[in-house]
Amino acid sequence: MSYQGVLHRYGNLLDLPAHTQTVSLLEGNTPLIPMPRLGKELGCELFIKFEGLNPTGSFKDRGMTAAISEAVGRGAETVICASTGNTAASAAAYAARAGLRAIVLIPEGKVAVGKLAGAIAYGAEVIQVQGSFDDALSLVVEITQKTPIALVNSINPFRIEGQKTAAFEICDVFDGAPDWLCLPVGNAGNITSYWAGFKQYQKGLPQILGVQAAGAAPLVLGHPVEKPETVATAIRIGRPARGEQALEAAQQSNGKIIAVSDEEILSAQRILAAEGVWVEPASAAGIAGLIAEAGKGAGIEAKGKRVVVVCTGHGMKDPSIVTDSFASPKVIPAAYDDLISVIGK
Ligand code: AN7
Repeated sequence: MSYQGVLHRYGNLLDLPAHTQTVSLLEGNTPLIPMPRLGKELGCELFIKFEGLNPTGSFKDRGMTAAISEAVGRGAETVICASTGNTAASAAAYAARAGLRAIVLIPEGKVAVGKLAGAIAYGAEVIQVQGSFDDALSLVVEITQKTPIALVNSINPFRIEGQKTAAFEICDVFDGAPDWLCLPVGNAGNITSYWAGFKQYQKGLPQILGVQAAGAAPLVLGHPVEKPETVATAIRIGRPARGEQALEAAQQSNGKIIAVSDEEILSAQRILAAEGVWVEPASAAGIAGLIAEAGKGAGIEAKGKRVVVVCTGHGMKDPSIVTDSFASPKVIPAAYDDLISVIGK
């Protein structure tokens, strides 16, 4: 069977206009990796949906193939987004593929190096904004209202359509929905898409655990956060565009949205890597949330259940978070005796 991207595979289930011209990098079809060790500790059947294995290293490619395909079909020449990094890299890649100009606005100094490098490598015009992601998004909304530049943030409904395909894939693999779906929540496009996807597919509904970083947790606090801060820069967002829909998804699914600390996020990142799956900090928030809930009395009931945790971006997106926290590796002369003396017998 030849491999296909998400529009080829599920396009008939997506609400896209007739003018859509598919632009694909063969995104999607990401693995559901069993996590037997951590699963055993938590008492559940645990899988990671590893979205870091998409073409640009994050889940954003699912929605971006849809948004760019629609934009190019309607004759757009330039696309723009605000981004904490992954959307920028994805928009840049798909725009490059389509021959469109891409402009990306990022919060100054707060984008992980692998994402910035991606956006530049794919040829986007990168502009740093002195402010937060939320400030950058406001600028993007204004410019796309006043000019023909096409907006490809997840306010764009076609992004949500494309991202629904992750829910379809999970249902196809299990022939039904898992009991719990855990995922990080930033601008809240992804949680909105999963819930819409599960509802549409009619193969069962999971309970949803959405997880924010404690320093950027407007949906837990119940109000916007003016100066969001977290080590998980991908979800350093204080005014989620689809916040209402995220709360709805949590409530309708009989789930919830919680916050975890930066320490819990980094610890979860290490726990996943110790079982062979390296994800970026924001992507570890879902696992951090599951661990926090499993460890407390009034937490979610995951025991004996099938749990899918969505890991949204690859660890290579943010290598410095790891390298900065360790001393550089030892240096030895190129001699056998030195090697043996360093590693022991
Ligand atoms: C790795 O790239 O908002 O709740 O501008 O990169 O759908 O926003 C990234 C978000 C989770 C949160 N995990 O998803 C951007 C951006 C990773 C992310 C999220 C993001 P949403």
